[in-house]
Amino acid sequence: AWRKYSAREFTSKDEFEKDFVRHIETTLARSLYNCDELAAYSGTALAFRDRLIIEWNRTQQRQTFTDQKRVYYLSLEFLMGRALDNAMLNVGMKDAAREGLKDLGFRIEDVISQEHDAALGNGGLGRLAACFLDSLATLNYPAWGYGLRYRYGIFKQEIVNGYQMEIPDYWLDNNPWEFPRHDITVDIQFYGHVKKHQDENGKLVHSWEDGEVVQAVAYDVPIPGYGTKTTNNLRLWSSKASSGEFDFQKFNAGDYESAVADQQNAETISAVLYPNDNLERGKELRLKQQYFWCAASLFDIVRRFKKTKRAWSEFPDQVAIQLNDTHPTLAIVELQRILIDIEGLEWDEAWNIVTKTFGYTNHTVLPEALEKWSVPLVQNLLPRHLQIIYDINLFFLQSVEKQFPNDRDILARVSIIEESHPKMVRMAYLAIIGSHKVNGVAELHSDLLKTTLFKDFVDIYGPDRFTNVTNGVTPRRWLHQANPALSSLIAQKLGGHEFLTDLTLLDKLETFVDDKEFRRQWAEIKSHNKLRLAKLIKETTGYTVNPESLFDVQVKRIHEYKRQQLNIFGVIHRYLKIKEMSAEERKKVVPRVSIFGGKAAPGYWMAKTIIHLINKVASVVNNDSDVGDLLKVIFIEDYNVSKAEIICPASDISEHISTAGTEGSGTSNMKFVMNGGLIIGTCDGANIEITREIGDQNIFLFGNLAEDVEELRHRHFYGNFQLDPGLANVFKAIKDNMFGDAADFSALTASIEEHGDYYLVSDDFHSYVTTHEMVDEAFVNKEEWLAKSITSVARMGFFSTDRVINEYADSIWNVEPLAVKD
Ligand code: 26Y
Repeated sequence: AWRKYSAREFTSKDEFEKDFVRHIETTLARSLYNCDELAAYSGTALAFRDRLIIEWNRTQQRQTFTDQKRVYYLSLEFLMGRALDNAMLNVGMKDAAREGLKDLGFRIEDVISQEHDAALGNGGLGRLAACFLDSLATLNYPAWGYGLRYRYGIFKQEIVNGYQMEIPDYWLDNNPWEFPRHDITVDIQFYGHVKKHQDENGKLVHSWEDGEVVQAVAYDVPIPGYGTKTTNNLRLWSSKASSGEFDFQKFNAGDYESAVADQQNAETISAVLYPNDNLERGKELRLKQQYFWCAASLFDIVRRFKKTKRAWSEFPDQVAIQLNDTHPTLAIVELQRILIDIEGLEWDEAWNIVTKTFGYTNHTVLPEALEKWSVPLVQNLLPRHLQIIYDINLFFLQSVEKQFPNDRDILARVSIIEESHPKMVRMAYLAIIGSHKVNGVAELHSDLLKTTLFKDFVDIYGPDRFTNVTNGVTPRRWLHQANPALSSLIAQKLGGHEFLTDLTLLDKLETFVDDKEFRRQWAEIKSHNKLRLAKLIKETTGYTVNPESLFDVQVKRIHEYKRQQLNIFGVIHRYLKIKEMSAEERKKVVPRVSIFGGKAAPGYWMAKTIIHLINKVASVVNNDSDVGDLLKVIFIEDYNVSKAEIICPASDISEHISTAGTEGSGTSNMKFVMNGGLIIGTCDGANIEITREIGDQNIFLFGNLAEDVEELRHRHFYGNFQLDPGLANVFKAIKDNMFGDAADFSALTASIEEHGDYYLVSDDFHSYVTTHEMVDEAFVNKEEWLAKSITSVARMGFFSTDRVINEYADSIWNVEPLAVKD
């Protein structure tokens, strides 16, 4: 009976316009006569939001009703980018909106670009979580994301005199995509102490008493799937002062000022995303964030489970929780605490439930990125959790001792507690011990986990606890949305857009590789996308670039292991060569634009030095009349998801050149190839599988292999270190102050010449430079280049997150999609 009252959805251009006007005039209380682009964005977003909400409610009802196993993806980062275009494409009706907006005097692209990026992440790990949500919804999996609602996302980057400056990113004003749920709150406890006592049956029980309480408030974000009515939920927790008993006591005790200060403190928990990527700092506030978010999410999940009145033993049949790196590892301890301290289960029964519930994904082998928390810190903040961690460790070590009675050293090696000063809790070990599956994110990475970082655990648990799930990206955002022209050309050839939900269908493109007209269209789209990027470069840097040049792109977080320094040294090398050439010789140079983008962690000095050098080289090279169009160097400031959507489709070649064995997977490599760009890369991360899929004639690989790295590093220290002659030339130019004061860059050159060249820049320099020469040669052969480009796209079907999510569902979560009729 209620159905006839339920909200309606617009289904035509005219109805869109009506909804749009209604929102402008009532929801926003504005008049159409002063409706600017920002208001037009809000009106459009609200009209689409109405449609989303209806499907969202229905999806949640359906999931509750069928009561199947659900997946919960716990991630401290969700790098979502903009939502409107995605909503339009997923819900459909973008064309109706385009026409409707045109009637009202707006260009849809301008309206879409009003939206502020939701930048609740640093880089790859956060963007992967966002792509996963898209695929989970598209494939109709009953799945929730859980994260933190940061008031400030990743900082905005400005370049001032060549230096990075960080500007806070306050993004929450007028965000139409979040729904505050003031009725859904959880009280989260910190500090205090543990009391032991006996219950009525004489059983020893622990209670965690006193301390402080902070309230978690839920904010929900709808996640639409593509071509399905499934709309999943992303729940983000915001911290707020609690009105609970503890603070009340403080007020009563007359400690008014400190009670008020506590309240302000409460809100700082969810205030800011930590801007470190792959660098662990051990800050107490970050540990607070982690527990706050884990405890709120666990409470919510347990509350939902308890409504079904099932036995606890069924918990792992109803709930799968995936840990995005070790950041949510406390969730393991929290579930064990809930089960034994609050629900009264026995240890073994509880632990069995816990390990069946959790899966852990590792994203890195870099030692400086592995989380460790000091025991005194955990003791103070989470006293009961520390006890449970020690118990977990005790039972674990007892079983290892039984298994390896003659191995004296293994216990110290695998202990969750590192016996240092202060002692440290090794979160990765805790995550392994508390999960039933551990996965890496590309084949080489997963192999390295098994043979190096987690070797002992393979001996203990056997190889089956460890698996690989190679990363992917969602083709909806990274092909269809970012590159509509290419998506539509492909759809023309394949007879529809089905490839967007079954990316392996791209392989049919190979039959058109030799089709002259098709090649022409393909090339035209690339040119058009390069023009679009050239425009962005002009607007943001003032530099004019020739769109006929070879566009060579490296965009990602700035990190020594990703080796932007190798790239800029290569650029300097190229510049020096051009300077030496005669006018005749210069005619043969293939014009190039070297494009960089990416943020450095604010405290990462070396990364900031690399940015500085890139910008100094840019100002010298770009203003050198000897060089002209032959070489331009561009640093695009504030690289983010929406800039990536313009950059990826516009590259001819992109760089994925990490020291072999250091990059977990990389995902922008996939985005670039999917958009018809070729790549130059090392044998690292997913580059290896990309090569296997597209063929080694379609990729430019160079450099030393992972298996040789250790030996090379050893030789740097114990042999005599010989700088590559080409690189020596580059360093000489830097030291001659060609790019400003050489002292500004001495740390960078010294890290290679004097401090052991840990990232093997010198070892790989020669093959890097010669491989770039091969790139130039290949680029001038336009037809062959096009053939490589088309063939590569045709063979990228494997790298959709749809495949990735199905693998997690089968091999880790054991969940089924929900049948959606309606
Ligand atoms: C501990 C804390 C400081 C920390 C914060 C963020 C540690 C790591 C990170 C982020 C890591 C990250 O983004 N890793 C990337 O994950 C991608 C998705 O799996 C991989 O493609 C990429 O190789 C890896 O570096």
